[in-house]
Amino acid sequence: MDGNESIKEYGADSIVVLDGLEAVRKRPGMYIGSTDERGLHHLVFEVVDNSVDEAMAGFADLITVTIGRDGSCVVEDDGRGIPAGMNQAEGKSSLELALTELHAGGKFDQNSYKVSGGLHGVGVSVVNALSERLEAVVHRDGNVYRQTYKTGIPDGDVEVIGKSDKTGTRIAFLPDPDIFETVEFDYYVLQNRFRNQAFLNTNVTIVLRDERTGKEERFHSTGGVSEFVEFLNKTKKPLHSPPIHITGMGSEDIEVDVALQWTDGYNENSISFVNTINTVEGGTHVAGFRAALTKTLNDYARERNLAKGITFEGNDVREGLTSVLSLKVKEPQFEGQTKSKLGTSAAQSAVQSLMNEKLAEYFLENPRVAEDIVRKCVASFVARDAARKARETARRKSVFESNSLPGKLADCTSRDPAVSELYIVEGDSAGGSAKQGRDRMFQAILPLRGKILNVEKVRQDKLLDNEEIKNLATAIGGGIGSEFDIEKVRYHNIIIMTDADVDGAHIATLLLTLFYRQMRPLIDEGYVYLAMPPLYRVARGKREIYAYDDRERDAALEELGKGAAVSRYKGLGEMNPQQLWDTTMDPEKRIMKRVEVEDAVIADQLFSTLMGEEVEPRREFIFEHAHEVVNLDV
Ligand code: 0RA
Repeated sequence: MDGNESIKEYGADSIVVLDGLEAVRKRPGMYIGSTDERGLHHLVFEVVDNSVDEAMAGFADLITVTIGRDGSCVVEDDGRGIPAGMNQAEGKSSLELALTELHAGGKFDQNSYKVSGGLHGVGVSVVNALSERLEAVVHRDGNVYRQTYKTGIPDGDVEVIGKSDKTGTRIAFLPDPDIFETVEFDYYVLQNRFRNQAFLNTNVTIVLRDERTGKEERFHSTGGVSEFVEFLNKTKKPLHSPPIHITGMGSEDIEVDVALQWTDGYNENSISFVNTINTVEGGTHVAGFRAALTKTLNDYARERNLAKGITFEGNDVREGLTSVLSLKVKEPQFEGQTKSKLGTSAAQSAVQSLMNEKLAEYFLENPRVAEDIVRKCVASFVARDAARKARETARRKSVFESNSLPGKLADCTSRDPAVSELYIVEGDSAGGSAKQGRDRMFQAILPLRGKILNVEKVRQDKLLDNEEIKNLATAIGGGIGSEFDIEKVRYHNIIIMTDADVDGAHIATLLLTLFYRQMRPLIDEGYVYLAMPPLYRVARGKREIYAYDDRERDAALEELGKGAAVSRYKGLGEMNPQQLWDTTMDPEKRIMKRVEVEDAVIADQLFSTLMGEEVEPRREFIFEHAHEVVNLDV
């Protein structure tokens, strides 16, 4: 076949296909949201979602995801297998169509609750277009079919490469580094998503394997949303056990599954999902959930005379509440900045009416639990009311409106928040070195003595009684909690500098908890960083190299040659001011990690499960999850 003939044969069709996939490569953001780390992980979610759909439809129960050392991702399931026979109308294998035609996937089964809308459900062809290489292998109809692609373009036809008595699909892909800013998968982002998916679909097992580290986990839940809530409350004290579980059809097309458990804490931990998509921005279903909760608790308290004329507000009934709300909706409408807000208006009344009915029923059957919850709501109301009155009498003469900065703060000269940096330093001695080593033009130092209060443990109005927290809040300048004002923040770069040991990691976690719970916009705006002091100093004669991990240490040893000596830094205090500046504070050389809260669930797990006893996973989580930046653009 010469060139001309091949154009004739494949002509029109393949041009259309190329157009589609080229559009994806030209504007990847339109299909997967972004080309940063989030977009990269979308590729995996997209492929796995298809397998989860197959499991939800009852045809698959095991999904295995493997991250390879070469940066590849392999997703395997034991479903029916993507159809691979010849599609007569198109004159091509259905497998090729599914992998190369935009939107060819996902539209097969009109009656199931597909993960559609939002950024999910765009189809495996999008993943294919954005992969340097992809291989699809299907076991079906007694055969093993295979096709490979480069940037979405088939290397050849679908081939039968063997016989099989199984069914299933295996997609192996290598994200294209020409498209993505980073092609390194983050274990914890995947772990979080698959754990959620397992809680939200009880008939599936997802195995996550990371060949880079040898780590492997299996996610499977028989208890569903109720078990999910217990997981989130692992380190908290529940007021009642088990969680309250409400499930049913909220309307003809809307399946509602919700679990609630109050704890003795002061924060709310409510998360919601629609077709397993985490609706971080909330939406109609969350509005229905909240309305039902407030109404049912007010009704119950009034009928039993438990609240003496008090009417609870939403904040009162949700204090200490952990809940998971999961909806299965046909063709949901998503809105919002990240398409993670449910717009479907029928969802509000569906959730609200089901919850009104079932929660009231539960309270009738479990009066002891109901009374404990009402007591908690009353306590919350009273505290909030007292704080409000105190504020009014004091005419809001709060600490933030006085100009007195904490005495321990060595402020910088600059008054421009955009360039100003606040180093929060563990210990007075490291604080002293940092004060001497800094560039006082734009770097301020606030030493912290010991551990700050765990903000999970006290109500907002009591936080400022704590000296360290007051110092932090005053130095940062934006206030705290519901009154936090990002416009008043005095530094747009807030750098946590702690020792690289367990205590240091704990202090960093406590600080992140404070920021996440009480100064959330700092995290959302990307103002918070972790300083990364070196772990080693490798020296020979006058030459010295600072190494930030074991690999760098070994490279430095090699570079400096025989006779080079390694010393391990145990704490910041071991460095003199000049060394601290050179290694950790000089914007030209330092390494910092920006703290990003990917989504509410990851954050909550960071701050709830990590507050527990397991210190090592906590340290690992914080340092691995934070994103690396070498220089700040100041
Ligand atoms: C459409 C139809 C059928 C299976 C699938 C799609 C399918 C897609 C994926 C993607 C990953 N794993 C998958 N497993 C199945 C089967 C239709 C039939 O057999 O009748």
